[in-house]
Amino acid sequence: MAAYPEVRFLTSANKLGQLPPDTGVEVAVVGRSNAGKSSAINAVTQRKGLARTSKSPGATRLLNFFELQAGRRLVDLPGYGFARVAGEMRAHWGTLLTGYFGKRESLRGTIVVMDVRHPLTDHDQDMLQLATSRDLPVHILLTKADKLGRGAAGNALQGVRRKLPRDGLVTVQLFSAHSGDGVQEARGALEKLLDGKRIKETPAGPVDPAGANQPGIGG
Ligand SMILES: Nc1nc2c(ncn2[C@@H]2O[C@H](COP(=O)(O)OP(=O)(O)OP(=O)(O)O)[C@@H](O)[C@H]2O)c(=O)[nH]1
Ligand SMILES: [Mg+2]
Repeated sequence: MAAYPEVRFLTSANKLGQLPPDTGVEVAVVGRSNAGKSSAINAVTQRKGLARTSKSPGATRLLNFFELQAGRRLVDLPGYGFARVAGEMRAHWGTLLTGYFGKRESLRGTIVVMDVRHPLTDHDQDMLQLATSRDLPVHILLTKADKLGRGAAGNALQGVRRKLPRDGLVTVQLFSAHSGDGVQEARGALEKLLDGKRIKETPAGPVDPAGANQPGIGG
């Protein structure tokens, strides 16, 4: 059975005044332009065309609200770090994001989407800071994992994990909207965030005592 049989697009907002009523619970999805946010939303909700995906960065320009079930929402936020967008437009996004993260009562946590091949950019760090500013949990999806071999993806995961704060507020996993790897784990994380729970760290891919996850093997 579908995970979210009633999922639907709710509304878009280009200003704080246009946000839907601040009741119930919601989880925000953020990440650099083209990182794969919309694809991740579609994979997790099992609805191909729900969030619009695009080969050209900056496709998502509004805050797009999706209702998973009554009172439970997912928000696709505009990509950040999109160099080709004029300064004024970028300032507008900055104000929108700061206002959203600062004041949204129903916000329970954030999913930060990063391309596994170049995670934790300066922009990503800014976003992590913004998303954790009210001590709300963050779950990172290292997406497009299908672009790397298993060994390299595992190394990327460990590399990111080592750089995260040790308090457990920020967790991380590998993900691929294309292969489906990590989709179920991501859905579990989303549910925990919506329920106001922290996400317990799950082991990095195949942690195999026989050493199957050693660099150069299985990659
Ligand atoms: N190989 C691979 N490509 C992916 C994956 N996820 C997304 N892509 C591709 O990456 C591009 C951008 O994906 P989107 O989901 O539109 O990215 P976005 O973060 O929503 O982009 P903006 O809305 O522009 O900020 C598209 O061409 C996708 O097909 C993945 O898991 N693997
Ligand atoms: Mg998008």
